[in-house]
Amino acid sequence: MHRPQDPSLARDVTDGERDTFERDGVVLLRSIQREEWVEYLEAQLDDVFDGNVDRSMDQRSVSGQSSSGIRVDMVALAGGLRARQPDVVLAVDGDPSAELTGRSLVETDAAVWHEGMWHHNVHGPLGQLVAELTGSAQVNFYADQLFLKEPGSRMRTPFHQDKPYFLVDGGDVTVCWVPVDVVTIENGAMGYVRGSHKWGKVFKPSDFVTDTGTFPQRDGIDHSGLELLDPIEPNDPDLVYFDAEPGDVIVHHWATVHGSAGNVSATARRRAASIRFAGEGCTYFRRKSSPEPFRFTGELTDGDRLELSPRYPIVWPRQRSLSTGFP
Ligand SMILES: O=C(O)CCC(=O)C(=O)O
Repeated sequence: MHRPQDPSLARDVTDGERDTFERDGVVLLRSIQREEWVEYLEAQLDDVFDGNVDRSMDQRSVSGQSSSGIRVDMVALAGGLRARQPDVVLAVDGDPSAELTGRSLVETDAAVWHEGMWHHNVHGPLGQLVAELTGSAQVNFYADQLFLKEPGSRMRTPFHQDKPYFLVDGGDVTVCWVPVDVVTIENGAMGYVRGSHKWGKVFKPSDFVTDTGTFPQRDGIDHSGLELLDPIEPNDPDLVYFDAEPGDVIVHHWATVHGSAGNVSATARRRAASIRFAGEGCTYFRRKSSPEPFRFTGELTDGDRLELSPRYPIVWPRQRSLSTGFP
């Protein structure tokens, strides 16, 4: 497929959108992406999701740099958990005891092996978008995570905060959630707790299959000292779900509590990419609570500037020479 070369946005970010992001920790930017980038992303997502690839949990690399990324089917994970613990309460919408159908894929770090995703994340318009929205003088690409919720898969994304997962400190990370399908509450709308980025808290990482379960502490993962996130009530006045369309981007701060509905539609897929960018002052930090040791890189030690590793390039201001694929 033709690779778009013009990284400009469809329009400017407005002052009102900057104010909303600062106040709420989340903002929906309507029709901000040009069509060629949305179509390009859609093709890359399909390539990643439908490719006959095998990247499962046990391929994680706890030392050195992984070049495989990682894929988890939340439906399969939930099914396994239910087989071992029949009374477990899974994070599903609809009848909790009924079978789940289809896949609910979470693909982490696709850009490390998929050149099309690297091109989208590093050479596309999102770095500029983050700079315009946050006012950050420098923006580094940090990582991506791709989501596919097939019809009937019904797994919610439990409420969580991104901060305890990310190997970054010293500044803020901004997350761009980019849908390539029309998204409503029926097929998996994103929900955010407005203002939660100002709570000054870091919560234990979610297990992503139950509403309140946390990621197991093992293999050096330690989240003692972090708080347990209280359940988010559906009628919480600060909870907002966004319908979104291709061309829109929802941007949240890494401390904003968020999650998403399960796909209860019989027909509509829900595909989206979550692309993360580190702002001014961010340095590398092997966060003990991060359940993502496959993302450790032997090249960096705590406190290093991110761009010392080729996997975290500066994308704003635009650099004249940026690699065309994951180095
Ligand atoms: O797409 C989803 O369901 C979850 C996305 C998410 O948690 C994120 O973008 O950080």
